[in-house]
Amino acid sequence: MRQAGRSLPEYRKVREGVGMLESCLRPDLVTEITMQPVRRYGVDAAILFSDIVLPVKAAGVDLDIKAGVGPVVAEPVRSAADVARLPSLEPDQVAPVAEAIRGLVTELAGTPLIGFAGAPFTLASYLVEGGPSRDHARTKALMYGDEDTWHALAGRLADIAIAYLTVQVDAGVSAVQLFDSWAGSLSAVDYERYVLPHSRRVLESVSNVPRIHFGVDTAELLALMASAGADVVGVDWRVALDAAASRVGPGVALQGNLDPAAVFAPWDAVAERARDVLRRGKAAAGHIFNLGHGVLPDSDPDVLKRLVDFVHEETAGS
Ligand code: 1CP
Repeated sequence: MRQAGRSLPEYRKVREGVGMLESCLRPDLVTEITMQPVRRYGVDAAILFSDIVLPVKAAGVDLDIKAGVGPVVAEPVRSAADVARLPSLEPDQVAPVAEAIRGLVTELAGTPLIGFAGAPFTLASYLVEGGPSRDHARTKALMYGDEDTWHALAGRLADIAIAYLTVQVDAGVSAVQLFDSWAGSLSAVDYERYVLPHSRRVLESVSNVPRIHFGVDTAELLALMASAGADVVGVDWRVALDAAASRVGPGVALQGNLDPAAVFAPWDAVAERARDVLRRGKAAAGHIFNLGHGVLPDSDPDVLKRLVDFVHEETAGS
């Protein structure tokens, strides 16, 4: 998730004067920023420094990431003609990402590197709305009102995600995460009809590495998200992991799900809640401890370090 880096002074220092998307295409910066949380916290895996909209930008869509806002698209995509104009992603357009991954795999010396892409629905929301949205109203209006155009758009974004993930897997990432952060705004019935086939196609295209499938507020969607072809389902903090385990069914591992706000509480409360997450995670076929969404920017790096150490101590030998 948009993560650890944001709360670190060393991150803010290397990003000074460099735009977000520009930094994602500089192998030196991608490498340094990906390594920062690994060095400081000793986490068990690294997440590639990039963004879900990077491949869309690299393919030629006029968009930017505005500080304090998020992705902003110059010409929103709202008609069949707009969709037809969307470019596809050629591997050379993200060559700097592949270069960074190859260097990182060496530098990480065995610590797994997780690559990622945005899922068709979440990417579509930025393109259709033109920027971040709370209700995704225009996206849903397109989906409900013009199903053919919706499927054409989601299909093109699935192609971009597949191309981007293929580059990452070929360059050496150990696992991939598909971020459908905003899928939780849909009912299960609509998710299954409009979104699942596209996300399934993306996940099935990378079946040679473990696949993590994550969204926020997805209590009603967990079984469907697992059925899309995920080895691991990421869960936000709203659903207890033992309840999530019974929803995703046997053989699917879980990732999550400490409330990112919990790290602002006194340490005893953080520890108690982390212990509860670990206990409930035992109900799943496997468990990757994580926050339930990204690290909040004002989080105290010392508390995060203490949390990583605590999880290591609690799970030592297991
Ligand atoms: O090191 C890291 O931070 C990890 C790399 C990473 C990842 C995995 C970034 C860098 N972005 C992402 C994925 C991402 N980007 C998601 C999916 C995960 C999630 O739900 O958090 C989403 C929804 C985005 C879109 C995005 N990019 C937003 C959200 C806007 C909204 O709709 O609310 C924002 C604020 C960004 C910018 C961004 N991307 C990454 C960082 C560190 C930042 C902050 C901006 C900056 O530092 O300039």
